Amino acid sequence: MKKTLLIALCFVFSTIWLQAQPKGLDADYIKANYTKYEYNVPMRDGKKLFTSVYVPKDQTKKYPIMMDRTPYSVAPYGVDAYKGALGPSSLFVHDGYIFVYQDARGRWMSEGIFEEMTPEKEVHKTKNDVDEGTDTYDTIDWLLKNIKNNNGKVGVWGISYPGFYTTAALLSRHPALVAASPQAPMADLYRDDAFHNGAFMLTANFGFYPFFTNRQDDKPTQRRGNGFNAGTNDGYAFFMRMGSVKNSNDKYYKDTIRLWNEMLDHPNYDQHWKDRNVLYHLHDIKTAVLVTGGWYDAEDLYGAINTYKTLVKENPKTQVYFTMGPWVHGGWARGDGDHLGDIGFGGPTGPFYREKIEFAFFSHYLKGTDLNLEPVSTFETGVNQWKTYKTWPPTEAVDKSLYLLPGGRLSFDAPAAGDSYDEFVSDPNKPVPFISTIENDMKREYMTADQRFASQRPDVLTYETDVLDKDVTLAGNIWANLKVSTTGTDADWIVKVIDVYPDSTKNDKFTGKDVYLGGYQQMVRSEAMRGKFRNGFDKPEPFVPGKVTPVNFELQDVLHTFKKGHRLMVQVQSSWFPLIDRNTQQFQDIMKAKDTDFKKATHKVYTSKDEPSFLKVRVIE
Ligand code: PG9
Repeated sequence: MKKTLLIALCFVFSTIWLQAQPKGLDADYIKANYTKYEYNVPMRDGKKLFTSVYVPKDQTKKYPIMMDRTPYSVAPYGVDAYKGALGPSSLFVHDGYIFVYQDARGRWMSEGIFEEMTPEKEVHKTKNDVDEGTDTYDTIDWLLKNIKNNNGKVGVWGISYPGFYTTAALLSRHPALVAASPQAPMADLYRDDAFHNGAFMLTANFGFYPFFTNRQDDKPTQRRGNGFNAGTNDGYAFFMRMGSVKNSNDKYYKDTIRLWNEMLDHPNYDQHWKDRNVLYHLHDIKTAVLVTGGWYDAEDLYGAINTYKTLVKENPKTQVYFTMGPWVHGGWARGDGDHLGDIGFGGPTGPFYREKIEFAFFSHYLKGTDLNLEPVSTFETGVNQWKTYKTWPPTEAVDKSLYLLPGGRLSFDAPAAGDSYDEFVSDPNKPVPFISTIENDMKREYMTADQRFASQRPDVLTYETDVLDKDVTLAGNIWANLKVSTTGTDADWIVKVIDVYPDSTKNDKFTGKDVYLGGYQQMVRSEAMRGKFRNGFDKPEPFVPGKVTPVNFELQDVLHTFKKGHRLMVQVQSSWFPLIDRNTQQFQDIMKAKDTDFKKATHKVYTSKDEPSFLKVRVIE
């Protein structure tokens, strides 16, 4: 008995010890070649930010600093507990850098109060006028003075929320900050993770914000937040049973999650969101920047594209690079990046980016190595090839209109005559699913998934071209210009741009079980618009029942070639559940709606000469 117990205890303790050791590509190398330190770095207002520093053991050289500021913890804590990976990729670990990880103000072990996407102050009159720019400035100053063997140059990088902190780091305008790479950065939550043109991103946010409850005060903690367990994998059924978004507190959160309530309390683009839009502040930037994003990023596609566009527009003399690959949110940071769901990309895309673009960029600005990089490196989906340009969108792209025509046709030719329209009954109590499989989260593969499940529904309008007799390449953003009417006083409009494969297309190694690439309707780009915001996200207006009304909105940029033999397809629908919340289809604050407020309505999309609906696209001939 004793022997058995001893063996059992050894097993338990060895398991605990092993679990405490870092897992990751370079765990052993890091432990052998880096020394970890932990500091509470003082900010100008006296608050201290918890900062982990990993320094190369070889102190015969000087090293640049690579810093990542995050709300998601710099764990593991303790100078004997090492991360299993450091820096944007393994290339940095083996090349030798000083790596700095910092808990953002108000998160985990740092002091202060956390603010969602900390509003930038622009003017800093007193030491208490702090924001992410000043926190970054104070941190860089402290590091340069206190970390031995630094070469006086600092790089910052981060993905998603850390991507926002990287963009905000630019606002420090610290002279030592010579290179930054905001990757899938949140820029404007009203267009990134929280809302899409006023439609609330329900499933993604509902499960996310409970993780922030580990800390809702100014007391540093290592306690982890708990996610929400819906008790089912069927998100569609769960959120239908939940009913109105208001019920999320009545039934589950009981007003305990501040950041969740900030979403519900601000459904319009009001000062709350304007204060948090970092794009308004991207001026007088001297740091070289590499903005990275994924064409299939379901979270911060807007942020990547518009951080790049704003930086270039506001800082014409600054070196700004832009990379967009066929990736999901953060998909470039690890793995091959050779497919997404059923869709292959012709080979690995991640390793090329990590070595020839990301590592080359930072090594040049931080260590003075050569850099042979065009300003824009983009992966052209559809034909699966990298393309470089001087600017984005490419100047060779020309505007063309793609018209929705009677009989479900789609054409670059305008409607000839007539008073045609298509109509459908939109029932918020039977919304169109955003994906055909049973999911309890925002399954990221929705961004390229087969849309035949939707086009078979009577409440989804489908328009498609004839079989293409030549390749058609779209490069840049897409504007939906719809003419619509509804019997209600509000309505959501979802537009999807789809690549329809020839029926003869053969499956390949990425094709999922019971999936057929023949006739596949691959989503290329999609977006929602809550119709009451058609004249401004800060000024919702009702529809007049039955009145033909223009609804125009932007779909984010693409670089996609619809190959000869394929068809272009556009789908239009008025629900996308539970990706976005349901519209009651009555002019009201939907966040406060009762379950009985959700009403059917009949919607029309006009396809006539006088009331044309079309997509403005940018085509490279
Ligand atoms: N961009 C992601 C997110 C931020 C805030 C709310 C919801 C999602 C992320 O940082 O993972």
